[in-house]
Order: sequence, then C-alpha cells, then structure tokens
Amino acid sequence: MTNGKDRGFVLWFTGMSGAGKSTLSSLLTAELARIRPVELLDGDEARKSLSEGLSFSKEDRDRNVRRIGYVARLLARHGVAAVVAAISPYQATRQEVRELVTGEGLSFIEVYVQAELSALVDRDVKGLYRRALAGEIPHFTGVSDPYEPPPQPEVVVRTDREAVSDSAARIWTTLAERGLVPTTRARHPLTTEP
Ligand code: ADX
Repeated sequence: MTNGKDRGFVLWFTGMSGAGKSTLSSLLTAELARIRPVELLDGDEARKSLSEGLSFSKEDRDRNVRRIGYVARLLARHGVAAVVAAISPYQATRQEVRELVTGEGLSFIEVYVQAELSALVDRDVKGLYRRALAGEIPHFTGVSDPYEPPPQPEVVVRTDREAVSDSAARIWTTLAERGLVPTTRARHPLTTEP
C-alpha cells in the first residue's frame, strides 16, 4: 500500500499565452523533482513531437489536449507527478481529461493561470499579441479565438497581481492540503529568500 505522497497525480496549468504557465510549471516541476518522480508536459514542446503538425483550430487544440492528457494519465498511473502546461482553452475538453484521471482514483489539480488581457499585451514576451492584434495570427487565443475559464479550478493564480513565488506557494499549499506533497515546500533555490 502506498501512501498519498507516492501516488501519481496530474497538475494541470491552463491559461492564455504569456500568462505564466511555463514559468510556474517549470518552477513547480523543479520543486517536485527534489522529492518525487515528476515529468513536465508543455504544449509548446508537445507541438514539436507528440502533436507535431497540429493547427490551432478547435479540433486540433482538442486533439493536442487529449494527447497530452493521455500521456499525463499514463505517467500518473505509474506514480509520476505529471505537470501539464497548455492553453487548453476549452472547458469540456479539460473536464474530459479530468474525468479520465479522477476515474482512475488519481488527483487532478487544475491551476488557472489568470492575467488581464491588457497585462498580457503589455508583457508580450513572444511578440505574439502584437502580431495577433495586427491581424497577422488568425485564431489567437484571447484575441480572435476563445478562452473558456475553468468554473471550479483547484487554484487560481493572478500573475498580473502577485509574485511568482506567491503563486508557487499557493499551488504547493493546495497540493499539501490534498496530501500529495509534504507541507514543507521543497523550495527551488532561485525562489528561496535569504
Ligand atoms: S492549445 O490551445 O493547443 O492548448 P498550446 O498550449 O499547445 O495550445 O500552444 C500554445 C502556444 O502556441 C502559445 O504559447 C504560442 O506560443 C503558440 N501559438 C501559436 N499560434 C497560436 C494561436 N493561434 N493561439 C494561441 N497560441 C498560439
């Protein structure tokens, strides 16, 4: 019999491009790696391999999310903490993945990485919002394509209002409350204050 800390789970980050999914998921992955097996599945990376050639149509986004969810479930089933970072804009598809995971008795922790569109446009790390607003990228999430916020995520982080370390701490607390990690956070060296 394994205890809660040895069980796999899925930690799913959803939110618009540039909201901070990659930053937070990498940070949490690094922290989890100090105490347990963990894998990070990032949408940008999946689109170079598992989901190579897929477009940003609704059908292809759903395919991408289902594929990532499938791999995450397989990993979690074998005791890995599967961390996912993908826009995953459609509620029904996220719910479908959630049900597959929880149907196996595994936890699905959804983190909504939220920021105002204006903050994302101001930040525009990849320069994509500028191009999308200029009409150069059709179907760009939040500009010319939908993003359906999760109605009941386990955690909401406001990356336009709170520090990365605060968001990460709240996510860790949520995992700890469910018995998935110890209460004491295995802090990443970069976020450890003196
Ligand atoms: S998802 O909708 O299928 O879940 P995914 O997370 O894999 O998306 O990929 C999102 C990344 O693709 C964005 O961070 C951005 O860099 C890039 N991208 C390119 N075109 C688009 C688009 N039309 N809408 C959103 N993101 C896009």
